[in-house]
This record gives sequence, C-alpha cells and structure tokens, in this order.
Amino acid sequence: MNQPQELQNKKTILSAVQPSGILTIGNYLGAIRNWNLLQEQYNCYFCVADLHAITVRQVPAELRKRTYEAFAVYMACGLDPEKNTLFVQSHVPCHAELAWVLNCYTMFGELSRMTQFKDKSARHSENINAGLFTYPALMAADILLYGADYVPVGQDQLQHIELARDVANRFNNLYSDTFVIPEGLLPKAGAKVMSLADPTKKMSKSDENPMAYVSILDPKDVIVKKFKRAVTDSGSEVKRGEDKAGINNLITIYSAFTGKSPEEVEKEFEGQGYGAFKLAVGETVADTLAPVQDKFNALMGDKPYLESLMKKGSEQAYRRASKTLSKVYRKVGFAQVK
Ligand code: ATP
Ligand code: LTN
Repeated sequence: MNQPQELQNKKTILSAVQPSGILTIGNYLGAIRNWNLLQEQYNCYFCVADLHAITVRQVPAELRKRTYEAFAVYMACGLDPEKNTLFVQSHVPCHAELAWVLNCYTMFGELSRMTQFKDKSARHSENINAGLFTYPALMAADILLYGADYVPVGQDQLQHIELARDVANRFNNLYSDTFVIPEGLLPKAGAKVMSLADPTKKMSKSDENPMAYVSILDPKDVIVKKFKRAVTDSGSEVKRGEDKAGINNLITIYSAFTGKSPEEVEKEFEGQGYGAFKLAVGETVADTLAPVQDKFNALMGDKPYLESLMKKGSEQAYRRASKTLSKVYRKVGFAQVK
C-alpha cells in the first residue's frame, strides 16, 4: 500500500451514525465523543451511514439535509478531516457491493436474532422490508472493507459487531484469510443513554416524541426544559437504585458530561431534590454543547467547503475499500478482466 509509514503501523478504526434524525447526546456520548479521543492514535474512517437510514422511510429532502448535518456535526465535535477519513456511505459504491456478497454468507437464523431488527420491525410494522432484516450484512461490509481492528460504538451495536465477526470468520475459513476480525470498543461512560420520556428504553434520534431525546443542536432553553420534564421515579433523593431507571440515567449523563464518578455526583447533590439536580444536568449539557453548535452553524453556512471534504473523503475511502472488494471478488470466483 502507498501509505505513509506512520499509517502502516497504526491500527484501523471504523464507525458510523445513521442520518435518520438530528444526532442526540446518546450518539455523542456513545459514539462521537469517543471517536475524538481515538483520532490521534489510529487510522480512522468515520462514515455517515445513509444507506442504512433508508431501511426506515425517510423524506428525501430531509435525508439529504441530515446527511450534511451529520457530516458537519462530526467536524463540530472535533473530528479533523485532515487526520481522519470522513465520508458519506453512498458515495463509496463498495459498501453496497460487498454487502450483497456478505448477504450470501449471513444466515437467516442469525439475522432473526438481532434485537434492533425486532425493535424496529415492531415500531414500523407497516414496513418490515428486506433491507431492515439484512442491515447487519451492510454494517459488516462497512467494517470489513477497511480492515478495521476496532469499532467504537454504543452498547446497542455490539450484537451487530459480533455478527460481523462471525461472518468474517466464516468467509476466512471457507477461502483463506481475507478479513481482519473486528472488535467493538465501548466508551467508559455513556455507552447506553436512556430515553428521557421512558428511561427503560434507549434514547433514539428517531423517537417520535422529541421530549425523549436531547439533540446535539437543541438550544439551551429547550435542553433545560427537556431535562426538567425528564421522567423520574417516585422519591426525591439523587441516588442510584435498582428501581430508579430515571435518576440512574440522569446521573449517568451528568457523570459522562462532567467526568465525575456517579458516587461524586450523589455526594454533590446530597440533600438537594430532583429539581435542582435536573437543572444542573440541563445547564451542564447545554454549556458543553454550545461551542459544538457554534462550529456547526459556521460549517453549515459553507456547503461548498463541506462538499469538497465529502469528495476528498470518499476518494480516500474508495482507495482502501476497492482493494478489499477486488480481493473478495477474486476469492469467491468472479471472473476478473483487466
Ligand atoms: P435510530 O433512532 O435511527 O435507530 P440511533 O439514535 O439509535 O438511531 P444510530 O445511528 O443507530 O443511533 O447509532 C449511532 C451510534 O450511536 C452507534 O454507535 C450507537 O451505538 C450509538 N448510540 C445510539 N444511541 C445511543 C444511546 N442511547 N446511548 C449510547 N450510544 C448510543
Ligand atoms: N448500525 C449502526 C450504524 C452503523 C455502524 C456501521 C456503526 C452503520 N454502519 C459500522 C459501526 C460500524 C447503528 O444503527 N447505530
């Protein structure tokens, strides 16, 4: 490979978020903030997974807008396009191509066990399409195309990474070593942020109730209001407990944003009620996100610049991905003419 020496020694990272809504603090804590910490040490690919997003119906103009927004959020959160390959999934055709091949090495039974499929098909019972079902094969393609060693994600995605490992091992055993076997990487805090409206459910950007999530781009007054209204349990002490999903979640969020341990948080709010705590969580989250929002607004004001970065990113990604794809095509027996 014609890569600079330093890249050859670095391990590779790949991750992605779907542009299926405005990114939430769940995406931020579970994924993007963690990516930031990895960009110095690893050879990183971060992608906006638009092919994944159409497994659920999208309004075309909104999907397009959210794709730009997600790309700008990546950068506003600190991802440097000079240090990482930032790209849009549909700009690199190898993803769809490898996904087809991997579909033929992924079992119906394996896909049937995926929690995200079960959840989303229950939520969208009018549209249980084949793409929603085979989605993990596309995700496996995303990861395996780049030879990713690590995949930094929130907890909900570990099951898909496990499946990608199984498919990669199956392919390697049938032919010969082709794919690197990837490992999931969870953040220290915030691997599973729960909904503010129902703290037994994961916070999700596509939740139909906007009070359930805090978007990275929500203004301060909205963030404070959402935390104020967050569903909490009966009781008033800021203390974790088994039957206290609501307060557990707020403690997790505050602790992830401040770097304080949950014990320290409980101490800080000893003797104060839920009201004071919720206000502190809201203000802390809003103040941390304010500089991200400023940077985001500046980037969204310069579309040609964003597009030039998307183009550069997809060319860089294509160079790496197309090598893996032609290796796979050769191994499965497709005729290749020069
Ligand atoms: P959707 O609502 O469209 O399913 P989502 O909000 O669940 O989307 P994804 O695009 O599926 O988000 O996830 C992108 C990344 O963010 C993944 O690494 C995922 O694990 C992480 N993530 C998503 N939601 C949370 C959450 N509530 N807590 C922690 N990490 C999360
Ligand atoms: N499936 C993920 C998003 C995603 C992803 C990936 C994550 C698509 N491709 C590759 C890690 C690696 C999701 O829905 N959260």
